[in-house]
Amino acid sequence: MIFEENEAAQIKSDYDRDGYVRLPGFLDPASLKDLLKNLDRYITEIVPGLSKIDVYYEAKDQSNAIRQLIRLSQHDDYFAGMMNDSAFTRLAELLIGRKTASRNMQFFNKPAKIGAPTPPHQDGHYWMIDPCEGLTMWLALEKVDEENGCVRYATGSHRNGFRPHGRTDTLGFSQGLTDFPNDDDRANEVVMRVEPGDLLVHEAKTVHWADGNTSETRDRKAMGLVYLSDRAQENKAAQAAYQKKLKEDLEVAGKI
Ligand SMILES: O=C(O)CCC(=O)C(=O)O
Repeated sequence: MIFEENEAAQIKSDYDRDGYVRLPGFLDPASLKDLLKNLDRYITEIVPGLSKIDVYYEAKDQSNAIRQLIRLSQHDDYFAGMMNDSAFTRLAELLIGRKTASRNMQFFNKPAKIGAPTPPHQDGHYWMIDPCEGLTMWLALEKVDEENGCVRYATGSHRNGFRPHGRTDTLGFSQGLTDFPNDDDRANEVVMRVEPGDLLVHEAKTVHWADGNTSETRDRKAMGLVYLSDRAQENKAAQAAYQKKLKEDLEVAGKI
């Protein structure tokens, strides 16, 4: 176990109460350096061979401004190890309370000046799973604050079930809440300022969003790790149909 027993119990109870937890310095500086080195390698060596559904650019013609990388752990051994057998895996088991079936690792960037906002949403709505048992980890790779688009949560929103979502124009976040913000969202908003190596974890139904990046110089880079409980059944047919339609729509819109 990565935490002492008492500490682990506190983390789990905070997470269950709030729908998220913040773990400062979860990744130590040496491991963070190693991760950044592997990310550079991935971008140089793997990204050129990826299909366009696994790499999104902020603007289609700006090949230097990567917005999102998808399924890293399926394309590379370093990221597979990080996803499948690591302190992140153990933490997911602690918070979900069961073994996990890993699902997806992503890289999220909001490039300086042009990084678009993240629409308010609940991750479980995208996943199409039953029972809805899963979480997302969000690992800061650099300092993130209001200026470069930090994550915001509505505390306790995971306890109120799913809210209505509709299509958005945001590449990589195609679904957003249609009833946002409600009074609870406004009253319970928390702003997650983070330092490199800090980890945020949110539950499948926790409402979250982020502003765009208004900084002239600072990107906003993070990793996202999604873990599902081992008994969560994915509706593969519905997922495939949605992904097919989404890809067609993005191609028609000239976004990929
Ligand atoms: O990086 C962001 O702005 C949001 C990421 C997100 O929505 C998620 O990890 O579920």
